[in-house]
Amino acid sequence: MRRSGAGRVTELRRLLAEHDRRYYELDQPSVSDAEYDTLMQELRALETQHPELITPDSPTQRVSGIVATGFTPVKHRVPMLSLDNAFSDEDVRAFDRRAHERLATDGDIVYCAEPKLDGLAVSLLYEAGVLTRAATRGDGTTGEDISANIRTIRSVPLRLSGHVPDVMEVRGEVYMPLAGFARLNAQAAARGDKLFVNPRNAAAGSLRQLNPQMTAQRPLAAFFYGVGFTQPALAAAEHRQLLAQLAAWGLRVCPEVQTVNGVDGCLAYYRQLAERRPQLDYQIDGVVYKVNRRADQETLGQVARAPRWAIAHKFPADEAPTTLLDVEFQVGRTGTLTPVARLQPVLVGGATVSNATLHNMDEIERKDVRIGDTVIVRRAGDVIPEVARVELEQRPRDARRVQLPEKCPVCASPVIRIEGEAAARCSGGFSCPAQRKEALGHFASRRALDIEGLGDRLIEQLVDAGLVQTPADLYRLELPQLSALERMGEKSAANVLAAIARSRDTTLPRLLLGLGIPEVGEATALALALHFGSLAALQGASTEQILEVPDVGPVIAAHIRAYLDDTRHAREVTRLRSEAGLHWPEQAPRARADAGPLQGLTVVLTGTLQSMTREAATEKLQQLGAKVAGSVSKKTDYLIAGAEAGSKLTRAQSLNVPVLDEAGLESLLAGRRPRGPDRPA
Ligand code: 9MJ
Repeated sequence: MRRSGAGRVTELRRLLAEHDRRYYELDQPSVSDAEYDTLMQELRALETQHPELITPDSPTQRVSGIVATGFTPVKHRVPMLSLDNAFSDEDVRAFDRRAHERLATDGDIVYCAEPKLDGLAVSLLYEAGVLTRAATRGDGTTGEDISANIRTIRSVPLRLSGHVPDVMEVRGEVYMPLAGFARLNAQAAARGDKLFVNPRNAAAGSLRQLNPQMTAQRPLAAFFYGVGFTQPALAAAEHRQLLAQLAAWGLRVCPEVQTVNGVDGCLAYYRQLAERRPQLDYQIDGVVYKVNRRADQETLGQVARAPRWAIAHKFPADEAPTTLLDVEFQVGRTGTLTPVARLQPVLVGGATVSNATLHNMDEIERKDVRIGDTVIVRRAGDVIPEVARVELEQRPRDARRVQLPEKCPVCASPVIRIEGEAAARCSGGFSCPAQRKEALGHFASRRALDIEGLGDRLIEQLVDAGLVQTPADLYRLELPQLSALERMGEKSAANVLAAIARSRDTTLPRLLLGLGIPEVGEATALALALHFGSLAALQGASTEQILEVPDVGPVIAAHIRAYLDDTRHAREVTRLRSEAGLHWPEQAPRARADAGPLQGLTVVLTGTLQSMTREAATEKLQQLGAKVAGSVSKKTDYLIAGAEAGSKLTRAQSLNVPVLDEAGLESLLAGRRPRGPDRPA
């Protein structure tokens, strides 16, 4: 006899989840669609009778009826990494050599080789085995909450099976299977709607739907290839075992994943997959190799936002010939004029291309590109298509040379080219509307002034309404002006104003980055601030003095000087300080001889520190002149080990690198070099 009520509801959910798994994950359905639908209808009926039994992980709850107004930001507990690219066998061999050196091993490294899916990276949070949140990758640190849309994907389990960690971020790729993509576009064509360019864009557009009912109609699927934060830590010693564990919990893992021996195993895998690529039901743009031993991954660590233990080996780009109809110039954030080719639309690598970048005037001259030419367009993955070369023998008689405009096509300020640099730039700065929105967005971004809530859309509104032209204007905004904007409530307006006010209390590196000086990124901004100590010292510095800053070459120095010499920029900086009230700590300029008490030291941090975060410790050490590295080598002067230090500690001990505890760190930060080696500074 059938159970009724709660027991039957649980049983139905278990059955439906098992059928989903057999269908989507194992590709071995054991019931017909009609039988599946009958079970679902029974569950719906029971839940209608007993609404108190509805839970978020019920399969009836996949599609929410709620239409969102936007996507909330989500901070990943562990950042989502991106991958470095290899474009040739030699690149892969170099990667393998670096891994050998860092791991200090001679034998073949075992790699896990995976197809590189061309979809959208997502992070799914499972708490006690239940899917509680899903987010896009975003900038790797913060993504957007797309839970309602991810829940509609039938191959994503709402509940994991078996013994699972209490908390787990699972990383994977959402994609649109090629068959589903073809069907979707056929339907769109029949309706006379616009077609999707490629499966990746279709998947991205589907995940960005505010109405999950729309997403539910899109044929999306997902494969999973890693984890972020887990509590407790996973036992798997190998990446391949970790994937097997994910699969056992009900998460789809790509069946093409394979372990291979050494770099030759990697390259053999690459060739066989490239050959079978046309038979796959999903788009891939290369292969990913990951060092299989997780302890080795830990030893290798990461640089910037990419792991040293993995690399993406990209397939060669696709190419197609077409006609160059015209060349227009686009103005970017720092005023760079980029020549853009307007093309006779052509299909390249599964996407229709009608615009392609020509990079800069030097490239145009080098490739001898003329309007009217037949050009070869090249496209690799989601990289912007480019004009690879010209078919010279097909050049028509009336082909025209491309002219760099003398005036900015947006604001008519003079266009300048700095000696030794390929790019031509508009000299308008914040006064050029093309640069204004981008420049304001850059000013407000997380690594610069970090004004939360001041996103591209709001900046667009503020500029279009004439409320803001340059950053200093932000600090004059008032509540009624902001809350009168479309889609801006009183509360969010107040939040944005509070965030703007908070940003007054800033640092010199953040300000220097935020100004948007061409070629000055985070590292250069920090180097300038450390070297000069104050804005006034930098403003008063000659080009030669700027050249004394580590890693600043003639082109960057020329940009900095040109920026500071422009009276409009000088006025803006004055307004930011005196009118807008920005303030930051300043120091006397650091003399060259006194480059910090820890100059010449290389330090590595590992484990959990009690007194401060690793980021804070890194910043302080760098300010004192030390170099903070990601992994231990013979060149390391000190390893600072917090609680639960792992393989870095073992490695330091085996290399006789002095290991400091937190008291040792304190000494270092006080400018002393504790019981260390007698190495010349
Ligand atoms: C893709 N796109 O298929 C990773 N990826 O691993 C695979 N991406 C990845 N792995 C670490 N298979 C960061 C990104």
